[in-house]
Amino acid sequence: IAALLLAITMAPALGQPAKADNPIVQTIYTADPAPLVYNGRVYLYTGHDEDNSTYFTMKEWRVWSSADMVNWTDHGSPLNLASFSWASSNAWAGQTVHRNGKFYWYVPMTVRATGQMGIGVAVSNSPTGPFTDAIGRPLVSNGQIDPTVFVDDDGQAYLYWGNPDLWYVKLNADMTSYAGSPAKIPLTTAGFGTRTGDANRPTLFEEGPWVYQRNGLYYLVYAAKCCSEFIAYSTAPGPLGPWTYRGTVMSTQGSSFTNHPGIIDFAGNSYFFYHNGALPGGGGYTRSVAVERFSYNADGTIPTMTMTTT
Ligand code: FUB
Repeated sequence: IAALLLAITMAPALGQPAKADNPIVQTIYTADPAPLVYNGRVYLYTGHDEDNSTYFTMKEWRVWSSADMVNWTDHGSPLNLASFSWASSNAWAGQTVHRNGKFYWYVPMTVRATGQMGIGVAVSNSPTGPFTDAIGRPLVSNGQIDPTVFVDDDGQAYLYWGNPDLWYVKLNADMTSYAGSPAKIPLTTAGFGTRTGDANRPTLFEEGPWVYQRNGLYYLVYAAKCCSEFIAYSTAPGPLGPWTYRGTVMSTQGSSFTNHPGIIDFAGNSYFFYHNGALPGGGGYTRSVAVERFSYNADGTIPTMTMTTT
């Protein structure tokens, strides 16, 4: 696929790190950003909202990359619903991880046979694909969505996902199977904040989990309290908790009623990726991925951020 230079934005001020215009992608609608740092570049995996969409009628995933967080290359769509013989619709929020010299992309879709959401895993030798279905069937199929994958320093990989519950399973080293059974992470108000007005959902956790570890502290960032969603986070001393609610990363803003987090450290800076409806014609089903550069507070907490356009 010929790479397209997307946008060259303003030159950085002297001595300042470069900063891109938002939204990052201004040629199509994109959603559900999942950044991956590999070999000196940021690879950004997204969904694709169709023009004039009136629902999450998403058919493919896309890849973009940058070496400087300013100039982005379009790597096209190396994965779509047709890549999974068992899937029928809803190419929703996923994440890619590098392991074993390969790239594993975990994505939720509707399982044709059941009509329920399931999670598939695709594999490639390159971060930009082509990706193929790694196992020919759903890896997990419990009607829930939004996988995030995290590999701890000890080599243990975890897959988390869910809406309305928060699930996890320990992946085997092959990244495409697991030995135990998926289990629920207890959604306590101490761990995930208090939601009022919905007896069935006492905590703020909604969907879109993103798990990582930094300086020995484990972070679980997620979309909170549909609809309109904000981005909240919890921390824990280990990958399975116990989680403590820490507050807001990004309050409800913009014209998209969903939001979706992805956080990385890259080239000495920290970046928070999210989506909004900022492009012309944008809204809840015509979203755009964007990014904010930020610094952790000295105690490891995340500052609350505002959506920007530059
Ligand atoms: O993009 C479809 C769905 O909307 C995602 O799976 C959720 O996280 C929300 O962003």
